[in-house]
Amino acid sequence: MDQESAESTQSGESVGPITSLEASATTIMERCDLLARFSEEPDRLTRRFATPAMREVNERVATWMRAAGMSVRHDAVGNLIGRYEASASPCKTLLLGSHLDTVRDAGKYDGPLGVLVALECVARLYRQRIRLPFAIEVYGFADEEGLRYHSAYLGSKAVTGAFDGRLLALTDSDNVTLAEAIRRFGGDPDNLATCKRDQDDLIGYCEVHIEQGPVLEYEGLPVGVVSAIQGQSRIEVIFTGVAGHAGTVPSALRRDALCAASEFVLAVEALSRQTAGLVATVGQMIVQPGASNVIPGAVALSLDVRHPDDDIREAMCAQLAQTAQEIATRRTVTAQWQLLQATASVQCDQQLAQLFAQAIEAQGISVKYLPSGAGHDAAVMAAITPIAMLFVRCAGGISHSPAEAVAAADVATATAVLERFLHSVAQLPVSPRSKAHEPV
Ligand code: HGY
Ligand code: MN
Ligand code: MN
Repeated sequence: MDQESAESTQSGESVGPITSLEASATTIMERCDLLARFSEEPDRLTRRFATPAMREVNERVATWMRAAGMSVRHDAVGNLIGRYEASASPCKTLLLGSHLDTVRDAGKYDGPLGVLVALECVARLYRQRIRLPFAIEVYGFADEEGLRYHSAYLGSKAVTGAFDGRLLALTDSDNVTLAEAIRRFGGDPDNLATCKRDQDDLIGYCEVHIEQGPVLEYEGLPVGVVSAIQGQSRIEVIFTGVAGHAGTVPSALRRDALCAASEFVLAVEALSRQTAGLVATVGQMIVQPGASNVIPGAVALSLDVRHPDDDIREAMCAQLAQTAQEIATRRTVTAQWQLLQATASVQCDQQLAQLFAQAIEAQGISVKYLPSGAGHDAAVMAAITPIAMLFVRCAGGISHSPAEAVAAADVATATAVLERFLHSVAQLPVSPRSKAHEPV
């Protein structure tokens, strides 16, 4: 690493003595609070891809990135990217970050915490006038949750070149196509290929994220190292029956789509309970026409299926598809099954994970490796570069809920660990990419 001379340092308000980790954690917590105010809904946090709320968040984060000595840009899909230059060029680039979109009625930390811890680590380097031998880019991914178009990872998929152009025709609940949403946001749906990163330029992608589960809390640990991210399938199932008058059609003569859907939901639960490691969730149902005195004519439901073993996940999806057909046949309705998205499970990179482990040990904390049940942009990024993730303990293991909470002291620890990790990457004799990409 280089200590920059005063002359070569861009002057700016942020340059100055190092701040304490506690002060950094306070900044991160305050920023998480502030970003949570940018919502599409007045009384709860909902921030979908390419919405005005997303734009406000990106503008705010961009301001903080510039103050941390970074140059800022948006790519064609709408990802926000801050770049902190290396001590010399040419150089490789280490990617950090997480997502800035949310689920509906979200907590404050799922996504933004990872962006803000990374940003604060860069700010701490900048304040100390330190440049590393590699550039750092912090991504605020535009869509990880898939709330608006029911297809997740739109941001990171564009970065890896895995974005399927057919998705551009998807429509949201207001009938706005994905292509149009990108355009309105200032992006360029016709040039998403420009988002793709050259994998030879990259050292890796490292993401800090709340655990979203109870393991670290149970173990009494503030942070942990992710070993692998399990795969997931997202499916839409539409049961179509016949709508009718709630007062005149006898029960035996009905073709009620909601009754079929309800039976299916319970079958999903039963299969999850009897299959080790399987979690399957129906999280949304849209009932048509949706009136108290009308027999439901159609129900569209979302199905999320996850398992650490991809073969088992796929077999369970096939079994559920058959169950949906059987229920439909017996109830003389129809069932349409559409796979919206499937993400394979991925292993984290052994070398980068070890650097996180060493950084945790250096803080005097025991190292816990744990798999991620939740999906992350890192799972997508693994297609082009080694990945590593650091989990931060969250209260009660609760996430995807406004009750999501992290402790400032744990955020300080995560910041210290990521900072040490960055310095360790700078000491690597060869970049991880040039070694065998060994999973943890
Ligand atoms: O759904 C997930 O696993 C992630 O939180 N997007
Ligand atoms: Mn999430
Ligand atoms: Mn997340």
